[in-house]
Amino acid sequence: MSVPKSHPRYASLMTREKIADGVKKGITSMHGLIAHGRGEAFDYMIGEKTTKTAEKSIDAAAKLLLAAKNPVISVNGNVAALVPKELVQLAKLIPAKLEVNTFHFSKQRERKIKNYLIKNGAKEVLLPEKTKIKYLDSNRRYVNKEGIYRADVVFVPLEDGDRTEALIKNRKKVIVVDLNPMSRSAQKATITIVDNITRAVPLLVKKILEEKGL
Ligand code: PTJ
Repeated sequence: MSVPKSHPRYASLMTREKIADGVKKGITSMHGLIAHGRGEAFDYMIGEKTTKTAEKSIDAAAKLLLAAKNPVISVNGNVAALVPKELVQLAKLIPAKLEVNTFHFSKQRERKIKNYLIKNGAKEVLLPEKTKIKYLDSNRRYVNKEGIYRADVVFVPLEDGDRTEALIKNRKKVIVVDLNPMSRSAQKATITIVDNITRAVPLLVKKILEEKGL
């Protein structure tokens, strides 16, 4: 679909295109479209702009990620479709590991997400293994031994609350991006950024560049 730049809802429509394309590429699950619609509704209510509160959370997240010993960025099907290049840039800057972690189980989709991140510049992308974290029953419990398993700080955009709670119980600090401030992940995380991932990650990159004096 071609959207004229003058369209008042240009950014939102282009983001929809990316998510729909993610499903076509086999990166995003069908359920990801529903999750995206929910996010859009909350974004509409905050005027589709980053709030002052979100800016403060982004500042705090940048500091926590830079202070971490083993930071990991967890990537699901929605995030990979929406901000692949930006996530790779963020991982390189911090530096942090990238690890695929999905809710809707599919080995094929995990591999496609990994390959898509590599296509967008990533050198290494970890996949889940048989290693499990405690206090969780969903597919998200499978993690990589070198990644989320030993991480002290985990960045988990567009998450379900179960894993956020479990990661915290596993003594990790958790940063979430979620447009729904009432979601369990938003409520339980160490730092919650209530903003659209498409705005939050570029702002996080900008903040980290500033912090590093680059
Ligand atoms: O790829 P998978 O299998 O890991 O699945 C990914 C989804 C997102 C489908 C899965 O994690 C899921 O079902 O998530 P939930 O429980 O629907 O939660 C997603 C949260 O992200 C909701 O609270 C939405 O409001 C929020 N959200 C959706 N799109 C955005 C968003 N928050 C920020 N930016 C968005 N673009």
